[in-house]
Amino acid sequence: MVNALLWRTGDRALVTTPFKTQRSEAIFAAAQSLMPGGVNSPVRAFKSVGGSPIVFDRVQGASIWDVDGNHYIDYVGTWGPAICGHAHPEVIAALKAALDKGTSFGAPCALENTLAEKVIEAVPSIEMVRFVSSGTEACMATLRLVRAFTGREKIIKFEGCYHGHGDMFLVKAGSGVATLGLPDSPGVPKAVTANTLTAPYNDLAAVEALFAENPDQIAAVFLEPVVGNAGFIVPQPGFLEGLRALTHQYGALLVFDEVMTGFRIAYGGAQAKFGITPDLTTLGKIIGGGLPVGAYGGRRDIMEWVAPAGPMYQAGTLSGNPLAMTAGIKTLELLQQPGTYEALDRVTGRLVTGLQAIADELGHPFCSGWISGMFGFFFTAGPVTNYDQAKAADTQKFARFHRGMLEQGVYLAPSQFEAGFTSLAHTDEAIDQTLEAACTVLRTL
Ligand code: KE4
Repeated sequence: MVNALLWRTGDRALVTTPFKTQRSEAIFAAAQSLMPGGVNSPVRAFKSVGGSPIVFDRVQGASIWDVDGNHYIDYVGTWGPAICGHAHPEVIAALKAALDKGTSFGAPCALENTLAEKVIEAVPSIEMVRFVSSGTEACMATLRLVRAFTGREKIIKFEGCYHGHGDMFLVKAGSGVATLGLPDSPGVPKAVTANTLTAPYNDLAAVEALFAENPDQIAAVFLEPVVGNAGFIVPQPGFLEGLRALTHQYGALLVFDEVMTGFRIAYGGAQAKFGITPDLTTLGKIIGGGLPVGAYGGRRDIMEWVAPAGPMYQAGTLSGNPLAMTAGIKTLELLQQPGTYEALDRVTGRLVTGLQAIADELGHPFCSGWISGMFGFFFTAGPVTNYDQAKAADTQKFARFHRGMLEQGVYLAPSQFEAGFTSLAHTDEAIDQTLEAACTVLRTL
């Protein structure tokens, strides 16, 4: 297949006339004086891949159109929520109906019960759940909860994992922090991060050593059960099981940050996929169907510490917002349809095995992987099992590949330290077009 692809694209000239981006550039230039870096989230600024970011005009299915009229096949999916495809007609219809009842209540509504029931039914660890408005908020609240419940102050996180921008987590974090080469952030007091211990991902011995060195002081181990914020890194066999055993042994809680993996790699998330049940789970992205949402949940005896049931305070004006609940409910209904995750795995597998075969054929050191609708690749022979190995990949080549694919009409995450996402709207034809673009671009790198 790859040889046919390489032959078919062999005479295709790389897009020589730079595609039109005048309007994107003008809007982004104007944004610079209005918002820090011209964006409302750092990774969007294209700092690590170069060039001016594309300014979106509209999205639909697996497609993006920018303000200059260029079309792209999208593999970011607004960082995960668009798993059913952008602007799914059934989600849009449900939102239009909900809008007639108002945009925010700040009071209980039945939609919260409905989404809570779906989350509790789907996610093995969750017996009770609290909705918030972002993944960061979910992780910050969970941090407070594990400390309240255990009476301990320290946590263990893993290098390259990202748990939102809460102070305690901005230590060797991934995603935009890694993208911008900010191992830590100014403004985070040393006293705060002194309680954040870190270990290399997939290194159980390092975790056990931290427990031994900090007896009875570690409240919880936080991790992405499949890493999407240092590029795509999967847990090695035994790693999740080992963390479950160590946290039981040392009286600490195990927290799976499934903001990205929840309902993405399986309907019940990584914990369902791998059969390891944490004590608490954070969620976001998909459960809001593209509207602002986050959630944290887990064992009932722990969640009943959360106010007003218990003493641990956490609150939010837009928590349980009826529009976010509506979009989340409809999205989860669509994902419950038979064959969803098999379809995602098949189409993503075609993409990733195709990219790997092309890179191999053209002699590029390249390693890749996928699980269901989540994937990633590195320009290194690999394997990549932790953050140091991810950082050793050829990020400059990644940047050139990203730019080339963009000019070929393929929109990849603008950082090596992110994951890629497919959706139920990605067709075989879109995958074929993507692989043809990759042939054209990889020939030039
Ligand atoms: P938000 O606050 O961005 O909703 O969620 C924070 C978060 C927490 N945990 C995990 C595992 C996450 O992936 C995220 C956010 N993901 C990034 C993409 N890697 C959001 C994109 C951005 O920061 O602009």
